[in-house]
Amino acid sequence: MRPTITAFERSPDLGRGLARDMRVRWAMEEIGQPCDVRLVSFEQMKQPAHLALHPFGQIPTYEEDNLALFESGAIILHLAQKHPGLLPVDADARARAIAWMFAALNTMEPPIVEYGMSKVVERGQPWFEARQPMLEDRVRTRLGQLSARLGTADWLDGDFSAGDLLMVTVLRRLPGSGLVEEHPNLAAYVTRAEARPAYQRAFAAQLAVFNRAAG
Ligand code: GTB
Repeated sequence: MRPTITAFERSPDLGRGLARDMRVRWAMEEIGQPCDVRLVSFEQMKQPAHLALHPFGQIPTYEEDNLALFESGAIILHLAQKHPGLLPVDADARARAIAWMFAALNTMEPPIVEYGMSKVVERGQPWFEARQPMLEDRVRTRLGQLSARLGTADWLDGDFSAGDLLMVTVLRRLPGSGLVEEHPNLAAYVTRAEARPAYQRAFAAQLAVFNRAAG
């Protein structure tokens, strides 16, 4: 059976591919697995039918035969373990690529999301300005460390992997901040990943959803 994933009916990212269905779409394209996309509204996400798939009432979800998954990282790990193309065959290299998946989601994403969310939901607070340097510094520290590790390499550990896919989607959560651009190697890393045909196809598919909803 062709897998089905869920995505926003109307994404608040205005077609910029920042919501987490983008990473699943991209992974699907990298492994050459077509999928159906079921679009859901914010209201539908909180209804029992969707909550049965996703306990937190979010997107993305993944359904394939009798398997239903939530959490973008778990979905991508499942795809990467099932299909060639996103994880190395060598066991040690595979373990390192999985470590990069966790690093993207566990070490890089939290400060980046907190920094971005603060600008959306805390702007009116009297302490907003005072808190910004601390949030920005946390992101800067992690970006500096990531940049040092990447160095002049194309990808984080050998060939492109699910670790790079997740890392790039996380770095893309900083649009307009200039923080990634402080490290030319990280900016080039994101550009290199975005040039991959699989990324381009996934981006176009999510943009088409936004354009249809807007038009
Ligand atoms: N840890 C989960 C995962 O990795 O799958 C997190 C899933 C998640 O946060 N889903 C969000 C969601 O469904 C969409 S991606 N939110 C609805 C809700 O919680 O009610 C987060 C997101 C939303 C919007 C933008 N944007 O506008 O730029 C970017 C990212």
